[in-house]
Amino acid sequence: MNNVTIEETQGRIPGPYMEKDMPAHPEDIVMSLSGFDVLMMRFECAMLEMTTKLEILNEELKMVSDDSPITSIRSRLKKPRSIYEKLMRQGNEISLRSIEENLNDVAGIRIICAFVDDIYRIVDMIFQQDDINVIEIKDYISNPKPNGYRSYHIIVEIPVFFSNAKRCMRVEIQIRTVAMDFWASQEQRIRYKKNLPPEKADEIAEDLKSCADTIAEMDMKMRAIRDKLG
Ligand code: 0O2
Repeated sequence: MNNVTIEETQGRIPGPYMEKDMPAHPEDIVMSLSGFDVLMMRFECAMLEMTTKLEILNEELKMVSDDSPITSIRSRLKKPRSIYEKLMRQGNEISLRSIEENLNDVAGIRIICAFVDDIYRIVDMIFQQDDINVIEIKDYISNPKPNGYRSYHIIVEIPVFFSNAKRCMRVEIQIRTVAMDFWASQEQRIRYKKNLPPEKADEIAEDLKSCADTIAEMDMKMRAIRDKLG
């Protein structure tokens, strides 16, 4: 570990986050928090619980309407390094309580659909589950981000039954089409290329925005074709 110790970081509200202030191994700071493993296990269980619910819905729809709105489901736990970076960016302390209170996306599920209307069908089905508490909704499909990003985000709280207690855990669900997912994965890759000269970065940002608009149009046309087929 480099020169920032756990004692220095825990319980301290940092100033504006600067990447240069990042310790060499921020993941060590996060992983050394007492109880971190248990907390991550709980998030993992919440992810499993939510994934199972989605798989059940998909199986039922396959059976009753010969239709499978979900193409794939992926899940991930946020890496300790990303936990550190996000808390620092938010100006929050690095502690177990801070992770639980300030991060909604430690447990993340991504649902990929073929068609845009499938996304809204899944959203409705999630809203109907009465043990799920919807905390936040961001519809970046109706309201795309200025860079062209499209996806439907929901933060839910889901009860998980452990041996001695029931805990409500937060899970972030992102729902998007195959095409939106392809765009987002490429955009993220490019964003991490930090050494681009500004003119080139601007040009690429414009190209990406134009691709996002083309993809949205294509998603609409594919849906129209499917509707024509009946
Ligand atoms: P990672 O590594 O994918 O997890 P919040 O989580 O609500 O506190 P924020 O940023 O306001 O923070 O939430 P928002 O807008 O719902 O975005 C959260 C996640 O959506 C991001 O997580 C990305 O996965 C994805 N996302 C949002 N905007 C973009 C975008 O412009 N391009 C791409 N490719 N993905 C986006 P993280 O933590 O940034 O990263």
